[in-house]
Amino acid sequence: MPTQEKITYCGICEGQCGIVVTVQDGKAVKVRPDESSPLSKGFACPKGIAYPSIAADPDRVVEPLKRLPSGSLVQVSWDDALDDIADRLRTIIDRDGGDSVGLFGGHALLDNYSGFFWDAGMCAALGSPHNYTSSSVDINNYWVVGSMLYGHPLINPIPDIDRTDFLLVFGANPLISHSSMLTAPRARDHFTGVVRRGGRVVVIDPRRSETAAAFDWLPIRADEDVLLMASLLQTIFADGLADQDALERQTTDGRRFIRDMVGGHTPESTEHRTGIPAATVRALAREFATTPRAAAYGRCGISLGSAGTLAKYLMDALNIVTGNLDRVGGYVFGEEFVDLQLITHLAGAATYDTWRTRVDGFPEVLGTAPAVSMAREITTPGKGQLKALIVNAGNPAMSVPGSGELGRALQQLELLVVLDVQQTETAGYADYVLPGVLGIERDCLPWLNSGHTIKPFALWADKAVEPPPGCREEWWVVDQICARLGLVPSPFPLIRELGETGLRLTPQQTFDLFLRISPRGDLFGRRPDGWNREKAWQNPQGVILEDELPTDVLHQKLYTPDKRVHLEQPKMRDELVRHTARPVNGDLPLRLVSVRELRTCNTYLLNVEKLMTGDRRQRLRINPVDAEAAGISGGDMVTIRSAEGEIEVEALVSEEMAAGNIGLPQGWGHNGGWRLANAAGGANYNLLTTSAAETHDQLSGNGHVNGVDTAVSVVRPLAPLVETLHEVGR
Ligand SMILES: Nc1nc2c(c(=O)[nH]1)N[C@H]1C(S)=C(S)[C@@H](COP(=O)(O)OP(=O)(O)OC[C@H]3O[C@@H](n4cnc5c(=O)[nH]c(N)nc54)[C@H](O)[C@@H]3O)O[C@H]1N2
Ligand SMILES: Nc1nc2c(c(=O)[nH]1)N[C@H]1C(S)=C(S)[C@@H](COP(=O)(O)OP(=O)(O)OC[C@H]3O[C@@H](n4cnc5c(=O)[nH]c(N)nc54)[C@H](O)[C@@H]3O)O[C@H]1N2
Ligand code: SF4
Ligand SMILES: [Mo]
Repeated sequence: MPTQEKITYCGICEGQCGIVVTVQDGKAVKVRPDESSPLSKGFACPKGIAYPSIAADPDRVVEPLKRLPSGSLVQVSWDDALDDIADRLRTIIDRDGGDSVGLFGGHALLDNYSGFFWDAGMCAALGSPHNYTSSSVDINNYWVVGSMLYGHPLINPIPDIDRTDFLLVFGANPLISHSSMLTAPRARDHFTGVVRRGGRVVVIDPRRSETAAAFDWLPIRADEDVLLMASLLQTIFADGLADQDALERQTTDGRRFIRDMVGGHTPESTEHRTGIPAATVRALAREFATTPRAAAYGRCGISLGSAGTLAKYLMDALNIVTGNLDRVGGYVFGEEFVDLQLITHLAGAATYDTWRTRVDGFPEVLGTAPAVSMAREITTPGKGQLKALIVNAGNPAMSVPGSGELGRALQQLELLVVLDVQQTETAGYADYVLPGVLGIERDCLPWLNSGHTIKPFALWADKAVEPPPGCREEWWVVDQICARLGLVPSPFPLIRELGETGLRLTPQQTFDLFLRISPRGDLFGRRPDGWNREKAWQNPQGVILEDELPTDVLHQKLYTPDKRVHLEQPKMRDELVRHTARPVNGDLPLRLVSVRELRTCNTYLLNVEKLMTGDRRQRLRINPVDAEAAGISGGDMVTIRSAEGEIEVEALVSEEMAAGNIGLPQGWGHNGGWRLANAAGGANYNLLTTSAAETHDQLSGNGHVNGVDTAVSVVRPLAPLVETLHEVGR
């Protein structure tokens, strides 16, 4: 067969880098960055380039596998697997109801619109509240703030990065993560662009991350950002620097509310918690408020903290109070290519807190429940107890706080089906492991992130290569199970009703329809220069629709009935009171934060030989002052202890951590069916985190993994061991 080159994009992270896949004999043999991609312009990171190795991984699951009573997995046919799964689900549903079956959708559904919506659709068709996603250990608090402030969960303004002069970054590391909730392939160029134009980027982080090192680092004690933000706002109001005109124009009665809420939080009152001197806070507040074009941006450093909703709220308040919302170089509204804001709004799916979870009483977010509750939903008897779970493109047994408890709970399920490309730790508990397909093997649409792209951007690309013959697209698997149960999997009632009349739309048909009725759509020919799926697939590198994001569009963008930002949120005031009263844990004095690495994605990619070259080990970063206090030297094996458990890892003594904080890469310590990942060693970070409901972000149920109270002690000092070896050597 001749060699072919296919253009698509990489959906491993939110970078959306354009890639060219060389296909030979039906297999991807090479990937290179696509020079013609208008946003990534010839950039891709090592993960995207490694796609052929990911696809050809010797441990890849390529046929359906069924667990035998002996515990081993055997290959079965798709029909046998699907029939048996549907039969077992039918028994459970008949006995306990549709609300005893659930799904968990993982991070690898990021570019997989079909998989994500078929998951949500199956839950909706079952009438089940057990719709869990990795977003609830990531970003659900952002949706909550969208709902409260802007009237729609999916509204998340982004910094106008190419025109701003001052960017305040709270807990994000875009130089490694390639930016999240701000789609900017070539993130480094856009962030450094601020400085090149004479502006400033200040990075607030307990770790001198790669991004902090490249700009101005302001160290903070982990999980105390809300107090810093409150003090920044307090200073801005006290110094008369709030933009009263913008507050009057853009918000509903928020001015007095927010001023009163932060009133007591002077920089002097918070410095002992944040570790940031009052004078530094005042100077920062003044600089932020007086720079004409400024924006605050933040990610996992705040959203994975214990009060992520409040942090996101206060960060948005900083942008709003300084008049930067909806202004050039400030904090601006993106544009979705497929207008899911409109579609979910019309379908009544843009919800928050319309119901509460059974055991923990967390509010639903966009119809989903928090993953931290999953273990208790499985183990707590009663109507609605979770009995069967389908895990799609996620590895919750490692990624969810309190993985130890969740692992035990997963074993109690009557049925666990895992749809993955690897035998993960979660798959280790599964009755069936079904082989999904990779991003280059399906058509991809950045359904979640197109609204956060730095420019309005059209992107939907066809698959580059056929999947291995035994693998199936995730939506198809869910669809087949549903068909056997007589269900039409769609979160949209109208589409379910259509399906029940016999007209079952495929994901491509559904999203073609959504695109065509979106503002950029072709309205079925009525707008001849508009977009549909076919036109998008003819432009797989993507097309920039406008050179800049619009400003002064608040009234068009908001979904609040009065078209104003609803800053007045009494729940936020209560959260600030709660957080301010948080006791300091003297027994566990060090705050643990997660470290993301360039060549892994969350809990996977440690099985890819190409990405494991060099000296790759999991090491705990600890400041020399804390190391000395605990008698730790570099290379020692140390125990990290939290209220939940303990793990052993190797120490790396480094000034990259601000004293009082320690940093550990997550996603290590494997024991699944991926041999290289297992051999990489390390320990699972989430054995230290807890699923206990009260420790997580109360307003969203989002998991708390950053800023966990810990203590560290030496298990096995390296130095005597080295001396002994030297002795033996002599
Ligand atoms: N301690 C700690 N915990 C964290 C975080 C942290 O920073 N620290 N981060 C949190 C965040 S931000 C997130 S998003 C979550 C992620 O949580 P998860 O989504 O549960 O974890 P991932 O490792 O991303 O799991 C993705 C899985 O999908 C599989 N996969 C990859 N591509 C495909 C595909 O195309 N199809 C299918 N079917 N499977 C595929 C991979 O093999 C992997 O098993 O973890 C959260 N947990
Ligand atoms: N290479 C790579 N890229 C990825 C991923 C990956 O695993 N590897 N995962 C993808 C996913 S799922 C996501 S969600 C994004 C995440 O994208 P980012 O959020 O940009 O990435 P993180 O590395 O989680 O960055 C969080 C930063 O916050 C800091 N931090 C931790 N605790 C605190 C705190 O309490 N306060 C403050 N101010 N800072 C804190 C950490 O030290 C870290 O530097 O990355 C995506 N891209
Ligand atoms: S930066 Fe993200 S999107 Fe780009 S190639 Fe790497 S993993 Fe893929
Ligand atoms: Mo994430």
